[in-house]
Amino acid sequence: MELSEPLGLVVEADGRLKPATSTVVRHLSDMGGMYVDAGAEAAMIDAGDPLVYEVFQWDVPPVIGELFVCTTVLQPGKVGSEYFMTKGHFHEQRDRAEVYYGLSGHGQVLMFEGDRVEAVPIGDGMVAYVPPFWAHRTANTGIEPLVFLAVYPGDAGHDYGSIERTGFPEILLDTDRVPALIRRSDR
Ligand code: S6P
Ligand code: ZN
Repeated sequence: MELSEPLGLVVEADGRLKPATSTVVRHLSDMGGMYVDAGAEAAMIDAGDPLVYEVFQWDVPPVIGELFVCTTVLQPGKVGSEYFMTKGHFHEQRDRAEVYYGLSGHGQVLMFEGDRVEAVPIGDGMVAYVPPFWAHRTANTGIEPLVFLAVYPGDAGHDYGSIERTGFPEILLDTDRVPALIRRSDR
């Protein structure tokens, strides 16, 4: 397989990566029951199905040695009191790590491994490191879009099914305007 050529990329003011070779657009209805308040979720989908996030990616050959580069633009908002978030995934190759670099907005990267959950802040100039074996998703706790750049190994792959089946053990809720991680079993 041919490897990538040298290339320069630009992150535009709205967070779009240029050039991008693939784009993901997720509305609330694309997230199928991931928010804990099913009633609020259904009402928001009925009322117009808001855009939750977009990913702009520069694709590379999916092999060891290459690095995918992408930006995520995650809108502000809540479903009930749960902040807008990404679906979340493990890497299919579980031992592949990832780096997030925050460009604008305010949020937290939620990670879990086994029964441990950690939240790392992300925003302008902040770096979050996702270690091997940790599932990860990002929540926007601010009032403007959260934009971050991610770099991850070409052979990492994505496993969404595990999160779709079990969710994260903890969720990030707005408690009187303060983000708090709440164990799902405690609700
Ligand atoms: C890819 C990386 C991010 C996410 C993006 C959307 O490994 O972690 O680019 O893909 O933030 O999240 P998700 O969970 O829908 O892929
Ligand atoms: Zn990832």
